[in-house]
Amino acid sequence: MPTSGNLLSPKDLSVAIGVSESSLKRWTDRGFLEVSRTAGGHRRIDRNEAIRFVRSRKMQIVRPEILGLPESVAATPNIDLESLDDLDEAFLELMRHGHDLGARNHLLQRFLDGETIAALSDGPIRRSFDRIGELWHEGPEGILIEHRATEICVGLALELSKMVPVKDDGPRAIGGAIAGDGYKLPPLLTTAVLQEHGFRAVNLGPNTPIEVFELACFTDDPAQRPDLVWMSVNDLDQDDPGIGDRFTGFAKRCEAEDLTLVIGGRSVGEIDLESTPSLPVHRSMSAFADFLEAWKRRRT
Ligand code: B12
Repeated sequence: MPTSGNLLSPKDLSVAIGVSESSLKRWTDRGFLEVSRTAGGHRRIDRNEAIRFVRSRKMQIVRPEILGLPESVAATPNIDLESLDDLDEAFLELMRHGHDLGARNHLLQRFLDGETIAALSDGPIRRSFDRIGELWHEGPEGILIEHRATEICVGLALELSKMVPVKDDGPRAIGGAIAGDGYKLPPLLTTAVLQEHGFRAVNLGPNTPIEVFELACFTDDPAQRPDLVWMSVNDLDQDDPGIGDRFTGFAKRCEAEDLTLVIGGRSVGEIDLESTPSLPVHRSMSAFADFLEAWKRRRT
């Protein structure tokens, strides 16, 4: 068991990755790994920092449970994954069967192997939902698979965002899904991608009225003001004729107050963007991730 909560001793981590404690201490002394010190001067390593280190060096983990990770990717009984050489197909099969643990292990293993959250979102997650999304036409069983898979991925998205270190001094981002858009996964994945890129990200969740975005963004308290606001648009409330004008008003105010607004999702094309031609619009998490890196470079 790890030393306490999210903090590991050099011994814990050395056992987890199967190296000697002295090698590990040497690496910390050389600055390969960030450590804090206890009152008594002993080194402690944050779990997320340990995961970052393991990923960056593509190290084997021999005792994953010490890092709070699932025991093995092999825990997938009753599904023949061996015959599938496409990793995304394997993930789809796990999701189709509602194999919660298997899907979790599969995705976390790929994350540890170095795939980014953005790539996992655009790859296995999106691809499996493109297929699962066709099943509801077939009746209750398809709907069962769709609902179950959504909940599995909601849990996974939360877990992935806990795997990336949170930077106390990172830029602030806030966002959510526009009113009428009840999709849960895109805001969760957007938040995880922002965290992966060093942002302090707040998710307002699905179905967020534009007035709520305004309240969150244009607060008088400078410490609460975000540096970037994002809106997920995967469905639009067709019964609300004023939504287009309210969106344009919000976008213009962001521009006037020098607050970066980004929108993304499958229904962005339904929004009239003529009067806000320079608004960044993204249809994938990888494009969004590239944008975030360029945005950070511009600010420094
Ligand atoms: C799960 C699901 C549901 C669930 C939602 C549960 C929940 N609360 O989240 C439920 C069952 C409620 C549902 C309902 C319906 N759904 Co539905 N649903 C889906 C499904 C299978 C997955 C959606 C999802 O989460 N995808 C995972 C995300 C990660 O992928 P993505 O949406 O493609 O997003 C990617 C990009 O667009 C981008 N992105 C997305 N958002 C953002 C935001 C930002 C800021 C950025 C940068 C990028 C970005 O990055 C993502 C990763 O690459 C999709 C199928 C599909 N292909 O996605 C259908 C789908 C969206 N649904 C569809 C339909 C028709 C419906 C219903 C109308 C069905 C019905 N007759 O009842 C209802 C109505 C919904 C409503 N208006 O309330 C259609 C939409 C068709 C269309 N108009 O294009 C789809 C495409 C299924 C299909 N093939 O027919 N649905």
